Amino acid sequence: MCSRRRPISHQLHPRYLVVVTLVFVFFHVAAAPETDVETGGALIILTGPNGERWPVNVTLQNVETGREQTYASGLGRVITRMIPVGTYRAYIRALWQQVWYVVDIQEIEIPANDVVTVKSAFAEGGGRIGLPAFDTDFDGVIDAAEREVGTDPMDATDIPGVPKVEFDQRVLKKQEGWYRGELRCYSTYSEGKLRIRDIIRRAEKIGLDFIAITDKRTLEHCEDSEYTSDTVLLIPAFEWGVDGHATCLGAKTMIENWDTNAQVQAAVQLAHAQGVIFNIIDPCSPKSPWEWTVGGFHAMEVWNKEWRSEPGTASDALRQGERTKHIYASKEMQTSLALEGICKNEQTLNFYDAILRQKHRLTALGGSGAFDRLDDIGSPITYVYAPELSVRGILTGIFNGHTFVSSSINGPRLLFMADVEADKKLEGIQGSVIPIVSGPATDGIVVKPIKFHVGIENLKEKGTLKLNVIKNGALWRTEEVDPVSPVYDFVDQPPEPSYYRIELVKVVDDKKARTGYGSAEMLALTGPIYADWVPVSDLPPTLPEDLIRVSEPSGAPSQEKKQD
Ligand SMILES: [Ca+2]
Ligand SMILES: [Ca+2]
Repeated sequence: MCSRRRPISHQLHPRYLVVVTLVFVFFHVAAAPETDVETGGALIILTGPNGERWPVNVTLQNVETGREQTYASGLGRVITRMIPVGTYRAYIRALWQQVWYVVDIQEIEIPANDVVTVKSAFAEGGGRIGLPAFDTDFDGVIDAAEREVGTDPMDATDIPGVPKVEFDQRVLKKQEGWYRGELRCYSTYSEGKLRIRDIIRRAEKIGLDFIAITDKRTLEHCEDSEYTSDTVLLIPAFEWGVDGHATCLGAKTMIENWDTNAQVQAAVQLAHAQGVIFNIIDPCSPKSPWEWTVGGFHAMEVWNKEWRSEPGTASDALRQGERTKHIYASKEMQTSLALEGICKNEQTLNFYDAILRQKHRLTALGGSGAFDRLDDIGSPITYVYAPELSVRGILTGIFNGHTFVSSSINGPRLLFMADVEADKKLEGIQGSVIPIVSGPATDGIVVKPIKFHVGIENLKEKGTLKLNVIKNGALWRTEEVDPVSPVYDFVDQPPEPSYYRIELVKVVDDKKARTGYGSAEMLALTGPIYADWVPVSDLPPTLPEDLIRVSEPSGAPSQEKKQD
C-alpha cells in the first residue's frame, strides 16, 4: 500500500493527522467498463478536533472529466471496486448532528493497482461549539476549507466544486404591477417530454410574463441554447427532493440534502442564505407526500393541475419512501391526509392552513407540473405583485406573499386589500402584515376595525359562485357572488393576531359531481393578509394606484389584446 497525497495548497498541520476513521472508497465506472482501464483505490482517514473517530463521506470529482461520485462512510471495508487512474478532487465531509459539512478538500492521484492513503483532519467544532458555527454562510463547507481553495466563506452561492448559474439579469418591464406566470413544468432535461423551445414558445403565445422550468435535480436546462426569450422572464429553478418535493425558485446553485429532517432543514437554510425561494410542491401527492417536519420554507404550491382532477391521497401513502421509513410525518400532514371525500388540492389547503395557524407566513403559489402536454402550461396560473418584471422582482413579490392563483390565463383575478382603521386608505394586500390598532376606551382598550375589500375581475363563470373568507384556518364568511358587481367588503376587529385569505369557488352541480373529486371547483384563491401586533409606526404606505384599481393588472394584458 503506497501513500501518495498532494494537498491543494498546503500541508495540514501534523497534529490533525491522527488516524481514526477509515473509509475505503470505491468507484462505479459510469461508462461501459473497459477491461484495459487501469484502476486503483483510496483510503480516506478523517480525525475530529480531539483526535476522535469521525463519520466521513467523500465526493471524488475527476479533475479532467468533472464526473463525480459520493461514497458513504464505512469502517475498514474491503475494497470491492476500483477507481480509474487519474487526478481527483476529494471533498471530505464530517457528519455533525446528521448533516454533512465539507471540512477538507484535497487533490489526490489514484495510482494504478494500488491504494492511495489520504489523511485528513479538522480542528473546528470541538468542545461545546458545533461545526455549523464554522460555516458562516450556511453552504455546507466550513470557512477554513473555503479559504484554502479560494471560495468566499461569506457567500452562500460560492461553494467549492458546485457550479453557479449565471441568470439573465435583464428587467423586461420596469413598472410595478401584477405579473402572471407558470411556476412548475418539466422539460426533456428530466422526466418531461416537452422541449425547452416549445415550452418557451407556448408561454410567449399565451401571454405569460414569467415561467420557471423546474427539471428534477438539475439546472442543465438553464444552459440550453434555446433557453432564452425577449418577452417571457425565465426564472432559473429546479425540483429538489426525495420523499417530499420542493422547487428552488431563482436558483443560484444546486441544493441537495434530503436524507433526514436535519438535512432538509439545512437545505432550506441554504436557500435562505442564497436568496432562493424554497417552495414545497404538491405536498399531498399520492406518490411522495411531504413527510419532513422542518420549518422556515417560503412558499407552498397549494394548487396543482385542475382543482378537482385528483382524488385525496390516503394516509397510507406516508412512510413509503426510501428515506422516510424511519421518520413520522407531521401531525398536520397526517390530519390532512385523513380527510376523505375531497380532492388532493383541498387536502393541501388544509395542510397550508395548519402551518399558517402556527404563525408561519407562507406564500400561496400554483403550478401545473406540465410535463407532456403544452396545453397544461399556465393552468393554474400564479399572479405576483412585483416591483418590476425581473427575476429579482418576481422573487421579491413571492417572498412578500403578494400572490393569487387562478384557474387559467382566462380565469378570474382576485384582488384582496386591507384598510387599517377603516379610514378609506388602503394599506395592505395579500402577504402584507398590517397592524392591529387599539385605542383607549372607557372600560379598557378597544381594537379598531380593519376594513377588507375583495374585487373580482374577468369573471366569466356561470352558476353558483361563492366567495369564502378563511380566517385563521376556518371558514369565517361565505357570500354568494353577484356577477354584476363582484366587489365585497367586510370588517373585523381581531383581538389577537389573525390571518385572512380568500377563495372564489363554484358549487359543483349534480351533473358534474362525478367528473372530479370534492364538491367545489376553485376558481381563484389568494394568500393571507396578516393582522398582527406590529407598531403602528410601521403602517405601510398607502397602496399605489396600480394596485388598488379594480381593473386590468398593469403587468397582465388581457387575452383580447394579445397577438395570436
Ligand atoms: Ca461556508
Ligand atoms: Ca461560500
